Amino acid sequence: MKLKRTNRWLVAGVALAVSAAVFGGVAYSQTLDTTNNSTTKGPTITRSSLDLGGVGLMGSSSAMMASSSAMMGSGGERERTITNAGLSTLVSRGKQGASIDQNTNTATYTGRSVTLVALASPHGKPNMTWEIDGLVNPTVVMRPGTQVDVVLVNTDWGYMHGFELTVTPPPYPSMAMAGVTDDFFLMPLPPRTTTDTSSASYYTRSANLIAASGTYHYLCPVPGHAAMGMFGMIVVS
Ligand SMILES: [Cu+2]
Repeated sequence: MKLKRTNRWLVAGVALAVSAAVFGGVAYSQTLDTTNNSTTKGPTITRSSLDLGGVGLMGSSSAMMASSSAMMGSGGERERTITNAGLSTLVSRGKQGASIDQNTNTATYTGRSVTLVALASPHGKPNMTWEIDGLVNPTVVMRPGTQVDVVLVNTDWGYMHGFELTVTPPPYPSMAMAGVTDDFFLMPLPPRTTTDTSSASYYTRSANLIAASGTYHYLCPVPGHAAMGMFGMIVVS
């Protein structure tokens, strides 16, 4: 059963409101990390001939439900808060088994089990981008049937960020979530707890999926973020 997008964003809206209340004293937009705010290096987008046409995984905040042939999820979401040291450990785990090509901006996994660590708007990288395995908005390649532990980490200081997988290619409108097929979804997380990166705690959210053949795009579903460059490609072949 599919959680309707509108319902999902109602939930997201409540989450944002709660977060705003909890973090009420913090002026996010005033302290936005604009480190090296240069041109976003996006992936070269090619549409897979295998169009999955909206068949996919419907996630909710508590469970993943698989349907037919696209990304199949298993297990519920997990939430954690990690220290800066924990962040380094997590990034290292993400790089395990990855063949990283800086020239093509591609991370290729050949193993059966992958931890995909997606850092949202990380310090030292262009604003409003993803960092995966040290690359900015890389193309991630993996084999069909790979068990993927997708870990979203909000490394930003300033904005909430979520993670969505879709077969819908860019460009994305400001309200990206209204125009894309939703194949996998991790609800937005608050920014790190303090501006200082070394003493901050970072919010993480993760869930498992099994990669099915196809071309997917990861993006941040928070309004405006995908349009500003928070997207990249995942090729399962
Ligand atoms: Cu975002």
